Amino acid sequence: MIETEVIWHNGEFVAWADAKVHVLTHGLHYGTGVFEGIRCYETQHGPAIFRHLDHLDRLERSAKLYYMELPYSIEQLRAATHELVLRNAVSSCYIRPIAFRGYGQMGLNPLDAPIEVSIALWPWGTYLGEEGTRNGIRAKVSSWERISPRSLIPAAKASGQYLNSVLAKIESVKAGYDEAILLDAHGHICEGSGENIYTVRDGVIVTPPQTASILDGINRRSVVQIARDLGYAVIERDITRAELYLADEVFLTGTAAELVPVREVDDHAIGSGGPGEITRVLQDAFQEVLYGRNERYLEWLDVVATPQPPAAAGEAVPQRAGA
Ligand code: PPE
Repeated sequence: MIETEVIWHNGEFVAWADAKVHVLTHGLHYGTGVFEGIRCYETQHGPAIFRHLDHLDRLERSAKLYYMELPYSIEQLRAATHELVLRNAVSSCYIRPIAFRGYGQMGLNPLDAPIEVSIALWPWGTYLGEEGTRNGIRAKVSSWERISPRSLIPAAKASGQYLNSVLAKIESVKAGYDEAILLDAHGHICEGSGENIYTVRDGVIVTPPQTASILDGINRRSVVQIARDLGYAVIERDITRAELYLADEVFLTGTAAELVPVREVDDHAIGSGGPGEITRVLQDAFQEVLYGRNERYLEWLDVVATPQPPAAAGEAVPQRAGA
């Protein structure tokens, strides 16, 4: 990975190499941590963190679900992240905040273990490869079932839960595919190992609902809104495996992946076997939004620095992430 200068750890900026934990850290043994994946983009308004407050809100909700009280407020975490972007002088990067049960208590009752929080960031290119982003990826339906709400909390972004995604990812890569698609206990489509999923059939976009065992992706919400604003019908409902194979188009969204076309699922070519038309339109539109080139969605950008001269009257300069 590409290292940067400093990492924010428990309220202090420490050198990258010094951001360490004890081997008896609770979260290391039991996965008792919650995290976020956020991206910052170089925009004409300065470095801008996409939907920053939405990500920090989700971090706080994930923590609450695991009975963790964050020792820092969302505003403190936001300010720390801004300073981190400036100190590391990287404006296009992936940001990884994590809150975890630290050192001091072993055993399954974590309530007395302290909560540590750190934020790191580094430049991270295309998650599923340049080629995949351009021409589409090959996915495999996993033999591993997505975690269910009867055993864990699909809506939480918690460290231990990712063992499920890791198994699915390893299986798909070893079998020669780019990504895994996980089903739930009923055989319905949930999502990729680290992305939400969508099908397009006869011009209608379909994606599993929030009540499916999915992570309620922030890019999912964004892309659904952008698609609707562009006039496409978006339906949230369960999707079967056959519908996936017979779709005209399939694509994925996530912070790391952004918007990636799927060109094959289980060796079935999707549509014409390349990125579909609507996928292309949404991919381009989404890029415009992420890079602050679409005025309509500027409220989604949390601009880090304001190195520009004062804006002319009437010019929109986003200051913080909106709803
Ligand atoms: N589902 C899962 C399971 C998931 O991990 C992600 C994000 C999403 C959906 C999309 O959510 P959002 O980023 O809010 O649109 N996956 C993160 C972790 C990737 C990793 O390898 O680590 C990410 O994209 O940051």
